[in-house]
Amino acid sequence: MTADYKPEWNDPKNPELCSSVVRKGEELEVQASLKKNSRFAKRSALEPSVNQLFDGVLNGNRGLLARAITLIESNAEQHFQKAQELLRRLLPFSGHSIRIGITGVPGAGKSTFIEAFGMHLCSLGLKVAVLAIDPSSSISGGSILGDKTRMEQLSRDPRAFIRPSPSAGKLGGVHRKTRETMLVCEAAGFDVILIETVGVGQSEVIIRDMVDFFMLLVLTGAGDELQGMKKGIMELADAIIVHKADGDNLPKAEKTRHEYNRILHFLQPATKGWVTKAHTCSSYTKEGISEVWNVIKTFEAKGKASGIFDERRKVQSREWLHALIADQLHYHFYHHPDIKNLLPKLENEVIAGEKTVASAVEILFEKFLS
Ligand SMILES: Nc1nc2c(ncn2[C@@H]2O[C@H](COP(=O)(O)OP(=O)(O)O)[C@@H](O)[C@H]2O)c(=O)[nH]1
Ligand SMILES: [Mg+2]
Repeated sequence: MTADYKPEWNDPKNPELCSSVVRKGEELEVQASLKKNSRFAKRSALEPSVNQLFDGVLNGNRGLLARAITLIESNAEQHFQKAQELLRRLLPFSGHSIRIGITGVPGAGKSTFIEAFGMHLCSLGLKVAVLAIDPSSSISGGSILGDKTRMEQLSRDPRAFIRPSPSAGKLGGVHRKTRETMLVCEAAGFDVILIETVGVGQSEVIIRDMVDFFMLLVLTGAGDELQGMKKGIMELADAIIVHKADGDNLPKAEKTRHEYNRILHFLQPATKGWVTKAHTCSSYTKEGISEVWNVIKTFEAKGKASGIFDERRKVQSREWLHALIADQLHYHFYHHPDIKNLLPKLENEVIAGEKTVASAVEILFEKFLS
């Protein structure tokens, strides 16, 4: 223990003037606790509490909404519980928007369309949230930047909120995060959620499972396009939009629309009771943009009257539950210490033909479940 001492600001000629003494140990403790507190203060400034986020999202505070989404997107384990707590509380306030998925090959004009379409919705007084999932963005790194400049007008509109894609992580992939982000945006009072996804892989199927209305943007030059177009993706769509129907392209767009309608006639409709049709539109001239919104409004009204709209959302919730279970199983399986040890060895044995795949799986699951 260090001895107590009179502080140096005490008058040396008149030491009894000041009665206080400084006790060394305590001084250090006070400093340490001050330090701790200031670090705590800094951290809490960086990371708002669930209460703050909850209030902020419900009040439509953009900054706190963005932070709530960042929390959901976080791959850090300590954020998972906090994010789930926030979602649990926000869930009752979600569900009141119309959820629209937009897909198409790169270059189809999805981002430009969302800007034009989003501006139209804002002009009607609607609040629009845009979530962009772009599997290529993690590789090229450039496309988000491209989209930002493309959606420049929309991003400046106070009624709009644009959020680029989250990256996949260990606590659930893109679909969990996108879905949860969508719910948070709904709780924040957005009327329309637009989700952009590149139609080149699995992502369009995942997005189809979380939206009410799904549209496919296509280009003219249908000859080749239609040949290469997978029937599967056309069967997911509630509308096919022949985009860039402007200038010299206009007659071709009209022709393409007819061709799509002819083919759609032979396909399964994506939504019971709804006939998927092809439409033309241009994000440059804005021709056809308001018609697309009318189609969606009709779709919503019809689906709500028949019950199909709500039925789909129920099915989607159930599917979501199963998707999350699969996510969790996947995560826990591959992070199990025994599995991590055993897997490389079994992989080699399977590759060398010393073990069958099925028997390797059996061994792994015996370990995992024991
Ligand atoms: N002529 C025409 N070009 C368009 C239209 N919309 C987008 N584009 C162009 O198509 C290209 C791709 O657009 P983008 O929105 O990035 O497509 P995305 O990859 O599907 O998001 C860009 O060069 C746009 O300028 C349109 O309505 N008409
Ligand atoms: Mg884009």
